[in-house]
Amino acid sequence: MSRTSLTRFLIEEEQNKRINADLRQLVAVVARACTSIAIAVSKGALGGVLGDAGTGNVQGEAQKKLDVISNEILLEANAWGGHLAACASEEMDHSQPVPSEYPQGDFLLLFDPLDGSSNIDVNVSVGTIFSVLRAPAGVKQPGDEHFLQPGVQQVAAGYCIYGPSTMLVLTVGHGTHAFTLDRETGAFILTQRNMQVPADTKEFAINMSNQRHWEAPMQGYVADLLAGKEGSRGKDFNMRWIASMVADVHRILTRGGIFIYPWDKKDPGKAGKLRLMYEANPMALLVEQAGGAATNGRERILDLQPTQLHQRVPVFLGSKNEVAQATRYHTDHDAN
Ligand code: AHM
Ligand code: MG
Repeated sequence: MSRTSLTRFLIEEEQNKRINADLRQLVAVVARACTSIAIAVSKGALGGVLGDAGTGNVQGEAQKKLDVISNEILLEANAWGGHLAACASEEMDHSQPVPSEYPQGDFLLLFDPLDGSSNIDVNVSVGTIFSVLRAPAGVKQPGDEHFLQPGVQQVAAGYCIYGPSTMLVLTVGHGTHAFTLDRETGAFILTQRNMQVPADTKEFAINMSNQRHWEAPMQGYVADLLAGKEGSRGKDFNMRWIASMVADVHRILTRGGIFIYPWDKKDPGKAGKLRLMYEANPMALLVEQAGGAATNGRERILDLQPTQLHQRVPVFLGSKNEVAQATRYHTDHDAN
């Protein structure tokens, strides 16, 4: 059986006029950077890469050594390609335009270089999340404000999961496709074309320890899930929480479910924990392209107009009918 590599897949997408040569190269460079991150992650304690870097990022979170290494790998890989105008990252206060002496491209790349930081030191799956936007026409040396485009304008999005196998899950706006890294050849091989999230589910993913901080409609929704067969939902639900968004979303893309990180009162000034531009938006596009849905509890995530590069947002994503149910609890509550 002939295998379709990521390279071949991207060339076919270009031939079908779904992407241009620059976007093809950009995705290929990101994928290559992810294979380098996979190598660094897999070395674990032997690579001297575990533990804190002793620094903090713009959100005041402690950075792990691997957060910093992954950020550098992605920046370095993309600086020279000629397809990018600027990069933004969870680990950098502001976006970085490609220096004017380098070749300039049309695209803006956003990434969370290593998501699920709390899992790095305990050998649990982590991942890289990325989103690609177009630089506004005529803008040289784009700044943070040029990244503030709603998620519907993403031209590509994806993640790479560093788990028992390394997988790249990608959309360029025509379905969501999964590639598995062949460690012997270093190539990503297409292993699932057109992933489909089942519309219904009996599995939810949430950090239950925050329950007392949730708002009323969240309390009501989860109480009904927990009531199982005897409750209004009439079925028993199972729960999973890996605390790596990439791993939780990967499970949902594979077998369905709903992932929730709601707003809570712990820190009322924060709109949620997860970041809109490089966590929620790319995951929302991947899930929608696989037939699922993504909201902030009230509105479609991909329609939100961002106001800040590192803006946070509540996230409800996964099986379409379940996301609709959870969203209805919130909108019904607001209407009364
Ligand atoms: P990070 O970007 O600092 O790694 O935080 C994001 C992660 C997600 O991967 C995950 O869904 C969530 O934080 C887990 O949060 P919690 O530890 O509150 O359960
Ligand atoms: Mg993150």
